[in-house]
Amino acid sequence: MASSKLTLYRAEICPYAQRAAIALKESGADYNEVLIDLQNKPDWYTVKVNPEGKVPALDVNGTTVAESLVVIELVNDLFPEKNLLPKDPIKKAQARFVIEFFNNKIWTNVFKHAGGQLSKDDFIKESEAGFTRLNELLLEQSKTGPYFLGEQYSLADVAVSPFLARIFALTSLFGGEFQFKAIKDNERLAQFVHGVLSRPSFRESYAGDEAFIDILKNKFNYHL
Ligand SMILES: N[C@@H](CCC(=O)N[C@@H](CS)C(=O)NCC(=O)O)C(=O)O
Repeated sequence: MASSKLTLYRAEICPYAQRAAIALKESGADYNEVLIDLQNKPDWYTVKVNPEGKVPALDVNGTTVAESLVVIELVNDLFPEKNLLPKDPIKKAQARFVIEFFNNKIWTNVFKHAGGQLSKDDFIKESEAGFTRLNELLLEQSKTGPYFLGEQYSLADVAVSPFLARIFALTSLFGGEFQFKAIKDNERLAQFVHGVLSRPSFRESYAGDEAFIDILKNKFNYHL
């Protein structure tokens, strides 16, 4: 299937869609990209591409698949030689686990805070606990980084990095060069952060901190 005709529907601001873009770049896929304006979504998108109306969606030879985690697993299956998921069943499960963990224990705090349900202090406290546990999960995989599995870049890195970047976009508003203590104090975690955010596939597909800050301010009316 490596010669499949692929079209990715995405929006530059969307972290879920960025997952799909990173996976495709990492796979070396030849693919077309269609940018969807989420503020002014064309009718044909819901009718012809994704009835849920969300990005990302990946069209493979005329069949469309949606949901970012499903899409990146599909990309891995289309390009198995890139080893974006470990073959070992336990390691594979652990890579999937860290994606869920990051979403449920770390990322979830961003919108709770932006939406006013979590104070800044509680946001920092909850995030510190999440990052401290993330450091343990990284060390359980490998004593050295930079990636989740160690030297091998995987779907765990693909899935987490767009959200990690947006957390730092938010904390850039805290001023004073704010950094989480868990990251300052733990070299493995600090290397992971640096490693996934400096990966070319991430950088080439990231719209930049300002784009997320705009969403926080304009959609969530966020202010400190
Ligand atoms: N669970 C979905 C979430 C995708 C999602 O929420 N995408 C947003 C943009 S970041 C979207 O397309 N929203 C529809 C809209 O804004 O109309 C996934 O993982 O792909």
